Amino acid sequence: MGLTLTEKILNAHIVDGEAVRGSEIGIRIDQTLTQDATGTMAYLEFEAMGIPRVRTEKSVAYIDHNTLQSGFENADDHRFIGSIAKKHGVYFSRPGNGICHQVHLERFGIPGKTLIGSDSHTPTGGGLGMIAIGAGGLDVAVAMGGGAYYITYPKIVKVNLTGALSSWCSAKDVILEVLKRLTVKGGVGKVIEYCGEGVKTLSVPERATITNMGAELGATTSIFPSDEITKEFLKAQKREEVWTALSADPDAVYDEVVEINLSEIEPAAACPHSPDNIKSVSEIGNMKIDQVCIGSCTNSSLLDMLKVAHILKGKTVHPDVSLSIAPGSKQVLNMLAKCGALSDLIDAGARILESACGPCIGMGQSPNSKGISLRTFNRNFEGRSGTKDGQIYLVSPEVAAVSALTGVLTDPRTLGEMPKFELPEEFIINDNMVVPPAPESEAGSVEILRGPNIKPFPKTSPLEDEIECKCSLKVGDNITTDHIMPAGAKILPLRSNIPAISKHCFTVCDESFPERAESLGKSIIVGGANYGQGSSREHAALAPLHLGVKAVLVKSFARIHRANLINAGILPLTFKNEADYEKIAQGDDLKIENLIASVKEGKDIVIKNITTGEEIPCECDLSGRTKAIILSGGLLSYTKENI
Ligand code: MIC
Ligand code: SF4
Repeated sequence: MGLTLTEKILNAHIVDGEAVRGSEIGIRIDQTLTQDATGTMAYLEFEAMGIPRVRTEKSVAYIDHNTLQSGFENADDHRFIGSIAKKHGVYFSRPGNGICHQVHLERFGIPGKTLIGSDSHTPTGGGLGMIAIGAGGLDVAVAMGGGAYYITYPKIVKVNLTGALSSWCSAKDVILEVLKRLTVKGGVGKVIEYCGEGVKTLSVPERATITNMGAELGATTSIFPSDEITKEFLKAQKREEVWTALSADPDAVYDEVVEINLSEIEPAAACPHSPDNIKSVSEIGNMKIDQVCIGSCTNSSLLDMLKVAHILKGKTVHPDVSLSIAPGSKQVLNMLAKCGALSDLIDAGARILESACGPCIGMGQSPNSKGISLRTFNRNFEGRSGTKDGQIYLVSPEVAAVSALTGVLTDPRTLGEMPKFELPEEFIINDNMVVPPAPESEAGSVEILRGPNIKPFPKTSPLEDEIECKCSLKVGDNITTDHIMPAGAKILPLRSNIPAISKHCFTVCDESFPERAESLGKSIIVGGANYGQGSSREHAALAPLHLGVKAVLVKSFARIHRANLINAGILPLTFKNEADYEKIAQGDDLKIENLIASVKEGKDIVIKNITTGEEIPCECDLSGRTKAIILSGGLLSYTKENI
């Protein structure tokens, strides 16, 4: 029986467990990436493990998220990460060099390799034929130390692409179509593998747009084959030597098949406030807009920018619209400058931002109140833009650019036939903003630069046999990590300071939660389905840990967040019967007994609701390794014990 591409790469990297769907496997990690908003914690954790030098083939630390520097905190984090990278063997991509996923695709990704990153959009690397997975910072720290990365052996979904995109229809519209069909929960436990004749019609940056937003499906990752188009891209990046041809066997067996005819794809938008709330642009109609933001790791490649520049050339941004553009990397920005396209953007009235995440993570450019903002980004969760009642629509760069001119949501096909946009045969290569690590012999003399905002990793303690506490918060379905641990310009500077950032935990849902949880000392959170979807930020587990949360009981979890809870030593519980969700109210007194034996033996855990007298059976579903992690109080203590 033939193998899928996912199986070929995963199986070649398994170091623990067996290639059986649904069972836990440990894989060897070839490359890691971190970004600064999760990186400080990841490197503090790496430091705490006491391993002097990273043991991966390549590890890169990027500075791209917190670049606003409205106080000393961000700049201190940058210096800390730069110094620790130098000491421990990590390449350091300086602020200004670009968004981690875009730069990694350009300069470091290698077909067939495994990559984990402390950012949920790490699957961007799947556009090059990598198995690239988003993970919590602690998992990345362990992988840097040479430890395996553990996942559930995924189901594999084939997306069979046929036909070719019509004029002005875009890779973004393809992934929006996949999101429409599969929803934000549809990818959980799965890898999405793109195959079929249509693959040949898509360039590497277009493939990367699609794999990037696979994160919004909840998928473990997404992947494209590595073919002649991949080779051309790597050749243009002067990295042809890392190319290998990779694809699924013709008789590979998939768990599910989704058919997509690219010729039928139409310009679409994800409407507020979820990436799977998809409508076609024509269905929404000519809605008046206030703002357009172009950029983010989803749509900031040279190809995207050249299309935007072509649309804007010689025109002026509509008087009622603010247009900002953040090219994804120094390479993209430099190439736009050299070919003159940057001048077309500036001339049209675009506000050019630095190559960083910027507005995507609420670092500036928040829309006006109730403002309608079209963004080429990947997430439109409520409040993420920094404006609570902002209405964010996720669209392609083509839709964004043409709408910025007309002032209303506009179908780019009104522009007529699209000229052919080609990638250059050679990109401008200059890695002068990537600082290599100090040679091992000199590492001892590298001083780590620690600012006053950088506080140590919170204390964890081994699992207690009995928990008696209140339900401190009850929330509904599809709670995102942006609800649990909001980002944005005010809160992001606190990423290295868990006690301080914890004061903002869940405030989007309930202003009084942090104070209540802290004064209770111990508590349990209750939630609905797909709890913790979205980002990889382990702060969404570390802040509840700091506030005394002992267990989270929900209908179902998103993958990375569940792993982060386990890593923090917080018990992830699911209702055995979803209807029991109704049997607990916020403020109820709860009790769990015989916890240690139940976890060890994998038995159901019974929560007694002392307030109502009801008993609620719950599942914990831990593997041998995750049981041990929970028992010892989290991955850091487990790793220290087992090193
Ligand atoms: C995001 O897009 O939500 C982020 C900010 O990149 C996060 C990481 C973080 O919270 O630092 C992610 O996607 O993992
Ligand atoms: Fe940065 Fe936005 Fe991409 Fe997250 S989704 S890595 S914030 S650009």
